[in-house]
Amino acid sequence: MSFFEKLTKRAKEIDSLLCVGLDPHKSELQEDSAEGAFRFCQHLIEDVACAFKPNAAFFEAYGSAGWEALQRTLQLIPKEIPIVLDAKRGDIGSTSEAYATSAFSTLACDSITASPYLGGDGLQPFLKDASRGVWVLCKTSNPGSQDIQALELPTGEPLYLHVAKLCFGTWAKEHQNAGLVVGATDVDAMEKIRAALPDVWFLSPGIGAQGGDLAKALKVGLREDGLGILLPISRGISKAENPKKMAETFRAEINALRAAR
Ligand code: OMP
Repeated sequence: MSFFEKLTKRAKEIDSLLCVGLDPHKSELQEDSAEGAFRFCQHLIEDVACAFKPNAAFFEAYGSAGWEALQRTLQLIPKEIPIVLDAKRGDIGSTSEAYATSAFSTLACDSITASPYLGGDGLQPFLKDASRGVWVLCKTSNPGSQDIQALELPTGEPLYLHVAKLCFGTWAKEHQNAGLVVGATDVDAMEKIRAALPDVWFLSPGIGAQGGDLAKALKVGLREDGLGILLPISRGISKAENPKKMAETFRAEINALRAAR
């Protein structure tokens, strides 16, 4: 089964497009340690999530104990739930090969976030296994995404749109196993990317702490079939008094907007 078949199956079975972000920010931990990071994540793993997205940075910050906490966290996630390893990898081909082994073999994650800026050879090691997915950074959610990603090319199109088209027309052509990171904070960019690529999955962070507009993002980003956007939310859930209840609230809100469309 390909990664996107697994994701689609899970989204339909559980009727959810919510991806719970596992970002153990130091300031949110009861104990500032790798064990504290593990316990923080343990508390967030519940059953309304379509997928989970651990961000490697917060584990790496605790050194080898942090890496072990990441591995223990991954083991808590049931096999049928897709995992997005958020590590934003991408290097020359031979180095990406090692990153891909780390993410897909050592950590056994289903998918990874990756940067497109080293080009196709830097992405191939992640894309060569059809059962794994690669979320290519296209238009990220942060304000600085305007600095480079939105540059206008001589053709008149923004660089992010060129990246999106190159990804599907060339880099991921063989297995069609890429999705695009398109922040929920820039709905104009999202609308343009959706118009160019009606079938691709988006990973759309920015709801909650970053102030993205959920209703607008779903309006322009959902596919015709009511799927096609995975919405990762980290602090918006983890900082709530009752994270489980908050995750359920987000799922219900997303589904109500999908139904009203
Ligand atoms: P919250 O803002 O707390 O929901 O966290 C967002 C998470 O998504 C963090 O782990 C970010 O590193 C990640 N992220 C973005 O915020 N913006 C992007 O454009 C891409 C990502 C990502 O690749 O997940």
